[in-house]
This record gives sequence, structure tokens and C-alpha cells, in this order.
Amino acid sequence: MNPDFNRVLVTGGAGFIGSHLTETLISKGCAVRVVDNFSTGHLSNLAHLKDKVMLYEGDIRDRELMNTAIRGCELIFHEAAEVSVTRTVQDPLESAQINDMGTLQLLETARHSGVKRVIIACSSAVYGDDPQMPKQENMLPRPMSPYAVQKLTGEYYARMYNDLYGLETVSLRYFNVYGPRQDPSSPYSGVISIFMDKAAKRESPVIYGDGEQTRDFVFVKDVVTANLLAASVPDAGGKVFNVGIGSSISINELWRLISRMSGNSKKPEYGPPRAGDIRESLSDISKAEKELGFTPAYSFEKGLEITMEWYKNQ
Ligand code: UD2
Repeated sequence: MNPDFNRVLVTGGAGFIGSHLTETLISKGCAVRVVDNFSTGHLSNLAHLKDKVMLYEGDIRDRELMNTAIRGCELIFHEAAEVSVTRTVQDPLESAQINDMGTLQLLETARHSGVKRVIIACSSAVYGDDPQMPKQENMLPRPMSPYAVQKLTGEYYARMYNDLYGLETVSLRYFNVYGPRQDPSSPYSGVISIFMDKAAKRESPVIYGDGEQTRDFVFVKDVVTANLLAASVPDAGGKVFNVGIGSSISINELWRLISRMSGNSKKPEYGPPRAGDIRESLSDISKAEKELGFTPAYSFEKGLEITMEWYKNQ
């Protein structure tokens, strides 16, 4: 971590990924501010840090709030978003206000406030159903949902701010992130959080389709590492990086692992395939490895074990 960056803003800092980022930044001695409107984040995610973080409760579209929160910051991690693909499908306009206008306004405020660099949370959703595997950053995007269009738009704005205004920006395309604090409570929550919850309750999960669809699951602590590298590597400005582990497993295999680890031998139920589900997802992380020095530190088994421990204690 570059020691120059000592005052940092994390938008969505009370959320799943944002709270892990906040925790690590504080442990590295940064003065951390968080903006969160608690739409999906929870104060409890920051409870152990409450005396160490400056919290601004509100929406990223609130100009005054963002001016105050950004003033004096050198670095911003932008994790706040409407993160449910389904909600963006139901309400493309409102979600565009959050994901596009919210991001644009953040960039604009950052540019006028002397911020050095902004790291944007993007998504593997931008690749859509392109059958080419693994996904490489130079592939033509094929966004298939308002969410994917919005994430791509945010990335394009970020790149434009880098090139046109000299505000350094880096976009990280997250694959399927999992780990402690991921909220399993909605049917659209990440599959690992849902399966962990089912395992702990001794219930059967529902697998949509035949379960042979695959995902590249990346542990949240590795996502934090990628963010810190994106913040500190000198030449990263204006670039886009995949953040995954570069290998994938099927949803059937995922339940087999979780069921073995938890001792819940319940067989899964199978339901109809989920509309819009992509079949395969796999990242090529060689660009992040080469240019950021990123190496995932958590094998899938290790990450799952840590995650299971956390769910057991909930
Ligand atoms: C991920 C991202 C999403 C978006 C999308 C782009 C997460 C949590 N979501 O969606 O934000 O970027 O990628 O492609 O990372 N499944 C079951 N049973 C369940 C829940 C899920 O079988 O109870 C299946 C689901 O049908 C899918 C797979 O598990 O095939 C992964 O589902 P997910 O919702 O965790 O993530 P995904 O890849 O659809």
C-alpha cells in the first residue's frame, strides 16, 4: 500500500466487500471514511471498527454529502451500487440513477477535490454469455442486463476521466465473490451464502437447472488484495483487470463440497434453470498477475472453510 494514501473513502463500506476493504485499510493505518445508505449494507459489519471509521450515512447521489466525504481524500474505493441484477431488471431507471449517475457524480466530485485515484468495482457481468473461455479483458463486452450495462458504463466513464481529466482510475471486474458477511437472505444472494445457510440449518438447497453450470469463485480477502494493488501500482491508471482465481467449479460440485464440510448430507432439490443464467464463467487473471502482481492467496477449499466457520457462528 502506498504510504501516500492515508486518507481514503470507501463507498458501500458497510457492505459485504466494502466492510472487508475498510477493515484491511484500517489495519494498514489509513484514515478511512465510509459512505453507506444501508440499503444492503449493515452497521453490524463495521461494529468492530466503529471508533476507527468516519461514517457518512447517506446516498452516493447526495452531492453535499459526497462533497464532504470526499474532501481531503487521496483515494476512493467505489463499492456502493445497486448490486442485485434482478432489481436492475425490474427498475432499469432507478438503478441507472444509482449505478451510472452515482458513479459519474463521484468521479466528478473526485476530479475537483484533488483525489489521486479511484478504484471502481466492476463485474464479470460485462462479458455476458460470450462462450469464449476464459474471459479476457480485451474481449468485446456483451452486457445482457441493465446491471451489466450500468457497470460497463461506470467503467467507461472511469476510463474517460483517466484519459481526459487526469484523475487516475482503475476498474476491477469481479467474478463471483464469496466470504464472511455475505448476506444470504434474498433469493438473489450469492449461491455460496445461500448454500452455507442451508447447510447450517440442515436444509436442502435448490439447484437451478442441472447444476453443471460453472463459476469462478474468488474469496473476498483476495478481492481486497486486488483493490490494494490497484491503488498502489504506479502504472495502473486507466486500466481494467479481471479479479477471479482463474479456475471454476460447477454448482453440483459446490454443494458436494459444502455438504461434506458441514456434515449435512441432504440431497439438493433441482428446480427449473434461472432465466438469464450463463452456463460458464471463468476468468483469465494473467493481466492482473503481470501488471498488478496479483496472486490469489486463498484456494477455493481454504476460502470455503473460513466462510463456513463464519456462518456456523451466526
Ligand atoms: C453473478 C453476480 C452478479 C453478476 C453476474 C454476472 C454474485 C452473487 N452475483 O451472478 O452480480 O455479476 O454474476 O454474470 O456474485 N444458484 C442455484 N441455487 C441457488 C442460488 C444460485 O443453483 O440457490 C445457481 C445460479 O442459478 C447460478 C449460480 O448458482 O447458476 C451462481 O449464482 P449467483 O446468483 O451466486 O451468481 P451469478 O453468477 O448468477
